[in-house]
Order: sequence, then C-alpha cells, then structure tokens
Amino acid sequence: MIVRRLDDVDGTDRDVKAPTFSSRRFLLRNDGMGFSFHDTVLYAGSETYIWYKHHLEAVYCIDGTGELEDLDHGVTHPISPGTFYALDGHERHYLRATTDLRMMCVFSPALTGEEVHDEDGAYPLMESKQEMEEEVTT
Ligand code: 9YT
Repeated sequence: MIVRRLDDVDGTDRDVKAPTFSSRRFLLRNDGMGFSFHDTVLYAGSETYIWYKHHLEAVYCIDGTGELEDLDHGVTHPISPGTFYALDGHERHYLRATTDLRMMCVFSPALTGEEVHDEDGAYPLMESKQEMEEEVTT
C-alpha cells in the first residue's frame, strides 16, 4: 500500500513547476499502478494550451474557477468545484484559470515525472530514467 501526504510531495522532485501551473505527483510510473495521479494548481489569470496526444487524462476540479475550451469541438465549459472532464479523444484545449484552480488529474499511461510540455502542449511518451538505465545495463 502506498500512503502519501501533500507535505511528502511538496518541494520534492515530484513537485513540478511549469510557467502556468504546479503539479504535485502522488503517483508516477515507477509506483507501478499503471496510471499517474497529480494534484495540480493552475495559477490565477493563466492560460495553458494542452494537447495530450500520447496520453488519456481525467480531471476533477476541487477548488477555484476557470474555463476549458475544447478546440476540437468548438465548445467552452465553465469549471468550478465538482466539474469533471475526461480527454477520451485527445482533444486539444485551453485551460484558463480565473482564480487559482485546483485540479486532481489521472494520466494513462503514467507519467514518469520527467516530462515537460513540448511546443504542441503535449507530454512525450517516455521511459523512466530507471528503465532506460536498465536497458543500457542488460
Ligand atoms: C488540469 C491539467 O491538465 N493541468 C495541467 C497539468 C497536468 N495535468 C500535470 O502535469 O499534472
């Protein structure tokens, strides 16, 4: 069983800072669950373009307000506590945070923790550093 508190993750290498959000990764690929689980805060006033072409993501808002613009379907959805969305079609989207927006995210396949958004707003499909090292040594 894995038990972690936000204090265990905050300020560690599982706490990833991007220009418009911070993402605290409770579960990553090397935890072996098959998905990763993140507590993210998108900063008030920010806009983030995202296209997770290699991953599925489910998101649940627990605090704050903002909006989700689905660029593939031309629809904008308000976000507030209790809003859930799942990117089952790898939709390109904008996330706009009116206030700090706290979102719980699940990624499949799991992130390794080393990804950064590329110019398309995507995370690449990555092997974890440990797995790459194992391949070199085996
Ligand atoms: C809700 C959302 O997609 N935020 C962007 C950050 C991303 N989910 C992450 O890396 O945790």
